[in-house]
Amino acid sequence: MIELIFATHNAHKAEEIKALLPDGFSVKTLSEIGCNTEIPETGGTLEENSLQKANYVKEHFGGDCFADDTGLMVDALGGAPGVYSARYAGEDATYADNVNKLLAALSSEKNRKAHFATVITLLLHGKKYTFTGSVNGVITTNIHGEGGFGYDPIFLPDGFSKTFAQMSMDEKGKISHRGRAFSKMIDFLKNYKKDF
Ligand code: ITT
Repeated sequence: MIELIFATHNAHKAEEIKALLPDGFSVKTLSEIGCNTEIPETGGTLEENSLQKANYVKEHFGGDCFADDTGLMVDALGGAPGVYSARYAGEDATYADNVNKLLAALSSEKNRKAHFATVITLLLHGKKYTFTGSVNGVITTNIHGEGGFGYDPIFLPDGFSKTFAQMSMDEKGKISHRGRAFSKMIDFLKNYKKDF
């Protein structure tokens, strides 16, 4: 059994990752290990922030761990909100605040192309590994669906006629930024395991 701590306070992310876990792996979240502190995310890139979160857990709790940092990059906004996706409408912004701000920013914009990107940093046996995943799509003009979280109700992935918020967790996980980065990590770990 490979046991990992997932350095997140986001219950939606944890649920998504646990739904994708194959046999032989177990993942514990921060709340499951009794960590309720907010981990600083002060980096300027997804990679820096995911490393910062993973390092924090490593230093304070030990054990092998990984962290995910994700951003939504909108072409017409020069890649914003990007690394600031959680705080787009302000420090205490809710998901709805962020979604409304983005819809307003794009209200008269024809180019609605965007992509989600995830960087996962894995700290395993004293070494650092990085996995990335992304998905292209467009920002819809209204919200659609009640599933998922964050910007899911306004993100329509290319080749699909449903937003992420209208998909089941399984459907989203197969094509999403996080799902893709996470499957790369799992493939890596499956091969790594063989070396023991
Ligand atoms: P942790 O740092 O505790 O993992 P977080 O919610 O702060 O949780 P991120 O910094 O990675 O996570 O994500 C930044 C924001 O991007 C997040 O608050 C959401 O608004 C959005 N986001 C991330 N993943 C998403 C997804 O799969 N679908 C929609 N929005 C997402």
